Amino acid sequence: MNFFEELKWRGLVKDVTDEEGLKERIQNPMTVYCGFDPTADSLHIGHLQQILLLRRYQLAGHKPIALCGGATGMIGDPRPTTERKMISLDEVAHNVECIRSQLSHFLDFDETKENCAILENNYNWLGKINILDFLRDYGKHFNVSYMISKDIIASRLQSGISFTEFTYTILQAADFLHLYQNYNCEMQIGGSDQWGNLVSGTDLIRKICGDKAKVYGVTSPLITKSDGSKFGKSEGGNIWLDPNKTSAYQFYQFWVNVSDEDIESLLKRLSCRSVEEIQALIKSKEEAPHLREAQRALAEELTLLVHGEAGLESAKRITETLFKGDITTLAFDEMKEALHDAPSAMITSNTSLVDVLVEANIAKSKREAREWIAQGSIQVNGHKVQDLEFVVDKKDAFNEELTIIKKGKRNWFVCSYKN
Ligand code: 629
Repeated sequence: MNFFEELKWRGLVKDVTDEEGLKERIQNPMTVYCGFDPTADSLHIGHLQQILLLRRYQLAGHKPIALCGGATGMIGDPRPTTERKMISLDEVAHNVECIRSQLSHFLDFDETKENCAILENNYNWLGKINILDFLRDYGKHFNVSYMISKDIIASRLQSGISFTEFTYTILQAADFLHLYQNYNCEMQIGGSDQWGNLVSGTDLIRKICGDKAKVYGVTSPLITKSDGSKFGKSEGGNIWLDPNKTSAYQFYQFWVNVSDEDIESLLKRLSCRSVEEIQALIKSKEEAPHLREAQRALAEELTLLVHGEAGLESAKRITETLFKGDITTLAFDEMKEALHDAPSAMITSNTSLVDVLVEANIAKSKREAREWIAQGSIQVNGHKVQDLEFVVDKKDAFNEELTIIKKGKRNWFVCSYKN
């Protein structure tokens, strides 16, 4: 299997502007780019497939350009549904910084290498074009009837689309042209939602540079889930790459919990393991699904990549401790992490455990609370309590802040104190 065949096997090729041409061209090193708009202060796992694709291209000897859309982020790529809310310029600038630093972790910027990665910001050139030049140099090459026939714009004609968002595709095309002329970048990649923008770029380059200019656009399928729900969201919202927004533990858990139906396609798309290793993991999933070996392998690989060794270690330690039930052996921060999704309540210090169980909505009545305590199914801060007179006090809390109650084997409750 050559590189391109492997991309296909992995399910990372949907549409190509000139597949026959690309199959030839890709056998020798080329420059490839993908753009990311600074719509938030972090990328999320919906971006991972393209980030990792850039990484794959680089590992195969090609030169990747990660483009941060400092200018396009000020406009907003039209969504098929509704107009976007514009982000303030300060926010865009802040997001650009955050995203640039994230992108820089996934690629090799060693300048002694020919295929050293490049991090660019399209504000550097789009920010300099004035309106009249824009209309004369770029606008003239775009036919409005052709533009409105494209999927995304077509889907907005009924509900409405501003002139601002309508022009977005011209900006992205101008980027491809700029990168082609300045870096000899011959290929743009993106998710299948980017097809229209990719073609705008290859068309513009052909119109301005002539037929001899051979450039390619390649999309990969967006990730979908077998149960129809949106990929990349957990109950708490997006799974971000920023550890302050989604902890290493939550990130790790997300992958460990991928369903058996979805794991094969995710492994192929997101793991950088060899074809043989992936096939072995798929076999394990088929023969011993309960071991969740495939899920754990993907979780480990991606957590290591995104959160580093310390992050992976912490995620695994928390996972294991929660499983064994001795959470109180964790460091305070990890304990909080582990209990992130556990129900929490505010309680009054110096109150009997019976009353606390009711106050914190753990037990329905004092009678039930007493029964549980007497049975020995209640733990407070890691110790079993069977004394019906036991008093819960803030001064015994972890960090004088959190009291952790466990009912039975795995029902955790986090109590903090009312003042
Ligand atoms: C200027 C901006 C360019 C090239 C691309 C862009 C951004 C592009 C876009 N991409 C999405 C994003 O920024 O909106 N117009 O969130 C996102 N992308 C990764 C994948 C995607 C896509 O960053 O391409 O399909 C998600 O999987 O939606 O010169």
